[in-house]
Amino acid sequence: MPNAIPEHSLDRDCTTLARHVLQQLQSFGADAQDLSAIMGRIALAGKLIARRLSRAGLVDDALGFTGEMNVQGESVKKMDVYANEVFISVFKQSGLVCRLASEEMEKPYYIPENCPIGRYTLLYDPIDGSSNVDINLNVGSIFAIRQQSGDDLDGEAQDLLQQTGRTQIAAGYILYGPATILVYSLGAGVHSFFLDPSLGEFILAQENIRIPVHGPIYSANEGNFWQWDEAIRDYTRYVHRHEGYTARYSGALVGDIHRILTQGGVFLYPGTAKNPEGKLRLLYETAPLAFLVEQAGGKASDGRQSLLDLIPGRLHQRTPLFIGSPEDVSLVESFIQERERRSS
Ligand code: AHM
Ligand code: MG
Repeated sequence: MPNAIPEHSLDRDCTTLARHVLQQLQSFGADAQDLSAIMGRIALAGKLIARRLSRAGLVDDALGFTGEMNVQGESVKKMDVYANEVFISVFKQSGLVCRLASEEMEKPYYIPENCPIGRYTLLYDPIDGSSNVDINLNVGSIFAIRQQSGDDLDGEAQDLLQQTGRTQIAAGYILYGPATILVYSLGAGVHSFFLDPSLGEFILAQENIRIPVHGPIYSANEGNFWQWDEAIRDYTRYVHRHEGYTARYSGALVGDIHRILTQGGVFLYPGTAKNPEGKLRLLYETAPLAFLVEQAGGKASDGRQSLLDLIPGRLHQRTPLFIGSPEDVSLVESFIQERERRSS
């Protein structure tokens, strides 16, 4: 049959995210079907946000600020609100996720109709890198899935404050760049998918991504040098004075991490004089990315211990972040340890 479509290309086009989850879990059981459906809904959220971003300059009320401040004391953008609501909407009437917690909401959001059967919690940052939205540069969404323990009757999500990041069932990000990419892990490797706009599906691009052990990139906002600890300044001076390093910083963590996952290096958002815990939030920014990067053979640390061992003190807890290739993260940690040794 000379005109037959090569079987491998058809198979590749049919390796959608939902199917991949079932393959990963090696099961067609109810739990596997639930996780597959959850990832399908997250993918739908990604498609809706990607569509909105691609048309943002053409429609009213997509760009700019709302005039409100969020729980973090940051100005809220219209796209933050839209993306936050998208994640809630895709899980309504799904029977999947009972509770969602995000950067944009002070308290968790409940979808009561899902709760009798859907014992999952979705933690997410709807738009990572919001400052890039109005200038048409890359942004992302970050997500993690956890099992809800207990009934959370007071709605304070105390169970989330008793767990480390190791209890995450799945985590990942969606990168809205020239193409829309979804990268996720269920705790068995890291896998990437490209959105095929003609199909409206995320199609498998690469399985079992491994981060380089060492890489040239260091990614940090060096405008904060004046308010960093001496240890971080030591590290920065080190890379300035040695061959083989190159700086890349996009203002959107997801984009910077995606580059480092592929090319190797380290992303740093240390504590500052103004914010000793740094800027980034543990439950829906740093812990999901730590889970993903560790699954790819990388390392994520708050400077002293693995980020996945941290237990949040509150829902919107911040933490310093050093993440990327294992050798590069260890190098940053060695500067921190050296300063601690000298001061003790
Ligand atoms: P956001 O979720 O409000 O956009 O904040 C997170 C972002 C990260 O994507 C990025 O790495 C960092 O904030 C940039 O912050 P800064 O402008 O302080 O360098
Ligand atoms: Mg954000």
